[in-house]
Amino acid sequence: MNLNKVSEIIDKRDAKLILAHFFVAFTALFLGAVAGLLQTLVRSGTLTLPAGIGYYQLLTAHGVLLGLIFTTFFIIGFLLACISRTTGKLNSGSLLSGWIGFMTMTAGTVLGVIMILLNKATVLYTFYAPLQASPWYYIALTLVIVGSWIGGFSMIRQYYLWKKAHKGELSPLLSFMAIMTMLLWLIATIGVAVSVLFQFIPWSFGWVETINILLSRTLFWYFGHPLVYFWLLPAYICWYAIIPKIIGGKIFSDSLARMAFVLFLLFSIPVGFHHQLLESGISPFWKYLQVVLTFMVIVPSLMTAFSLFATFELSGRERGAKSLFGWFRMLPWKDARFFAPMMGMLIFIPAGAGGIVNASNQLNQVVHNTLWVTGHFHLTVASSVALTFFGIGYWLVPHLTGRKLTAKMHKLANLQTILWAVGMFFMSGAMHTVGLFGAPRRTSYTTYNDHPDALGWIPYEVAMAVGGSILFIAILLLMYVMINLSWFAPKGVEEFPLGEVAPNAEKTPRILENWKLWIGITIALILFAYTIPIIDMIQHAPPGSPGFKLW
Ligand code: HEM
Ligand SMILES: [Cu+2]
Repeated sequence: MNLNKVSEIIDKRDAKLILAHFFVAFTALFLGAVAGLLQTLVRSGTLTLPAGIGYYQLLTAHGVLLGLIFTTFFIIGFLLACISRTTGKLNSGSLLSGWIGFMTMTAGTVLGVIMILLNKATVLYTFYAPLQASPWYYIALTLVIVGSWIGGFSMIRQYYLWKKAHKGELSPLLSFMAIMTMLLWLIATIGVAVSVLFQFIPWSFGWVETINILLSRTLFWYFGHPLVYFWLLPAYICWYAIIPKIIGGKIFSDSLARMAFVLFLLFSIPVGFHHQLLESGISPFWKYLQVVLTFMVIVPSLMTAFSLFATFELSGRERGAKSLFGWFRMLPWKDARFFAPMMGMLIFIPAGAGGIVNASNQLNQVVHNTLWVTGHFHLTVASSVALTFFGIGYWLVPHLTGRKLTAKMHKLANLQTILWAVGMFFMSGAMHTVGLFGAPRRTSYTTYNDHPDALGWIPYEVAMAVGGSILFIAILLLMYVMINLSWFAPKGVEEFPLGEVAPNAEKTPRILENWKLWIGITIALILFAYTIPIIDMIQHAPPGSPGFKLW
């Protein structure tokens, strides 16, 4: 076994693979943002879509390009970077499977986008049955998922080889976190893969007449909730293990960081029913159980908050901060690599509070399917996660292209963060508020025959459009910075900031690296939460549904 020495700069061939992922991610981000801007303009009555483009077609493009494509490509690129930086350059087999995974995902993306553009897949990114798209759309989604598995295989293989060459050693924190994130993805995507392969594809080809709707939605949400943790964990990698280095501090505790990731694996999968609280056909007991398991995730979330703020305070105090909150001002606010993710973390505080509302059975009745929900995930994924990914891009892209993040780019990047926060304040704030007044999500412009309630929603829709326009300007700025960092910034070396653990931290217990144990408990929890309800759904299934095409 010949593993290369770990170098501080990611190998050139690995860099190419990672940059390829980022290229697709940022292209999808740009196209998705165009759709987002148009949505806010349509909903507020400012614009009518030309050329027969449907509102739902646009919304499908937005959800798929941003929720699925931007995130997945960015994350796989970033995790590959974490692995390559900490376990040494990918060996040729891992590199090859990395490229095969990338090509497969890209082929799926192109096919999916073509189907959406042809108006053959206007089923939104959740593709709920009985809406029926062209089979090629489901095949496209399958390719994206299978491609991501192949990419994940690269990482797991690399990690395994490292472990074999370093018998008895603790694996590097970043590689542990990357593998944990990928493992969560592998276990979660099995649900959606089963549903697409055994339900949607045969049904959309017409091989079978009907589909079991409840089962398909349950398999979707078995995947859909951990999906949000697949978005979040890479951001946590940055917060736990990269930010400490940027602010000149230390990682508060290696064990605590690993423990949090283990708990996220355990408690993010057996909880999908909290998206189906208003779905008939699932007994209240199982919904209750899954809601309880949902709330368990508060434990690792608060552990994370505690650990991060401990790092901030310790580093501020080391630099001479005396008063209770003096350390807060000592943080490097002008450093774009810090400011963007930090803004993401701060936004995560109200975002997480909103999530508790969504998952609570009674409060869910008020906000279900309203714009509140859309407001919620524009704070979580579209702000906390997206801003952190932008912040990672500011150093990782130049690190990979051999360029420097100049002072001017720092300024533009900070301006982008501010614009994003302000735009989101308007857009998401208006969504949350008008959602409480009952305005539904996923609707085009309408006044419901001039109903007074619906007329009262319009000013909020206008506020959403103002916010959306600011966000779009922020996206243009981001593109400018990323293009600069890719091709035009001065040549040089931009550091990959890799945090170190505080010297007086406790030694990490070995049990945290016991993969068999954690996978075993995860599977046990999943079986516990899902087996009986799924048997019920199959045994007592109502007649299945034919496909509908409502667009
Ligand atoms: C320029 C910035 C953005 C704008 C203006 C924008 C605007 C919107 C609007 C107005 C909706 C709701 C439409 C409706 O329910 O009728 C929406 C939905 C959505 N957005 Fe965004 N958004 C932006 C950025 C993002 C980002 C960065 C992400 C994810 C990373 C994202 C993910 C989503 C998702 C998943 C939906 C749900 C689609 C559905 O209901 O099927 N958005 N967006
Ligand atoms: Cu959820």
